Amino acid sequence: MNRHLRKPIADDEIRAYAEDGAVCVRGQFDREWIEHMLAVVEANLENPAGRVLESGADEPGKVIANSHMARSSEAFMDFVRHSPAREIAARLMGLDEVRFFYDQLFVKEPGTRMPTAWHHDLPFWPLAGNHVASVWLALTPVTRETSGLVYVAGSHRWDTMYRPVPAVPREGFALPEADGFPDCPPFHREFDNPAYRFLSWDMEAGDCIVHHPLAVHGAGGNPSEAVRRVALSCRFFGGDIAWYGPRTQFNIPGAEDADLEVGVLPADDDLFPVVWRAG
Ligand SMILES: O=C(O)CCC(=O)C(=O)O
Repeated sequence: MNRHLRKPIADDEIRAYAEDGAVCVRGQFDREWIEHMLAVVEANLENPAGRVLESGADEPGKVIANSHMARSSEAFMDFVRHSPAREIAARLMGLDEVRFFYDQLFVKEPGTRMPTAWHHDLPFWPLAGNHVASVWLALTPVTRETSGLVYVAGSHRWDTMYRPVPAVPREGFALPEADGFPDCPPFHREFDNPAYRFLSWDMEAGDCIVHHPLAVHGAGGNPSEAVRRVALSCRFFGGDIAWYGPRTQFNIPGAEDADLEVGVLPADDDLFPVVWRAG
């Protein structure tokens, strides 16, 4: 399994990340990583580690959005510490060092109608700043039609924070810190509107999308009859990121007992280990 990049991150990938807020990076994970992580995910679905989140039984198909697996599973932590994901994130953000934030699994079983609602990530998180990148690795092939992510290009520069709404609604999820955030518009109604540019990619297993914390994104259901859509999203930060404190019920296991100072980069090495440094 390759620990290092298979080829340097190209200047046009860095430019696309900066200008669009999302970029598809292809071919950086070897086959062994994909086969291995699919087996790890399979085992996680049988015997979940981390926090489990499943769509309701009354929905056709199923969405699984487990998170924080790496905090209790060596196999997921091995991916975080040794796969090329960390260097991809660092290079796109132009950082010499990145820390692990958290990992999340996104599975959509064949026949799932439930979309991924339009949102961006920062309003969910206890962070402020720009330098947190999510590396969403496709472990199965995916197209826009089978629940591939769609991004509104440039939305990371809108200087807006949309109301954080969890995939499975929970009473009191948004805290008063998120009061006043407007609802994220249903951007699929704007697909023909020339005022917006939408980005989506047909992806092979092993391609990844990297997105900025304010890049607005969403996805449809998975109408495929046979192909499960499996993605692993790992988030890395550094640079200008500062601890803000909770805006929602989202939390990092263990963060409540840590000494995290508002306005300062959360540099707790147990909670947020440095996983990549420029050599
Ligand atoms: O895979 C999905 O449907 C959602 C992914 C997502 O929102 C993320 O990784 O930030």
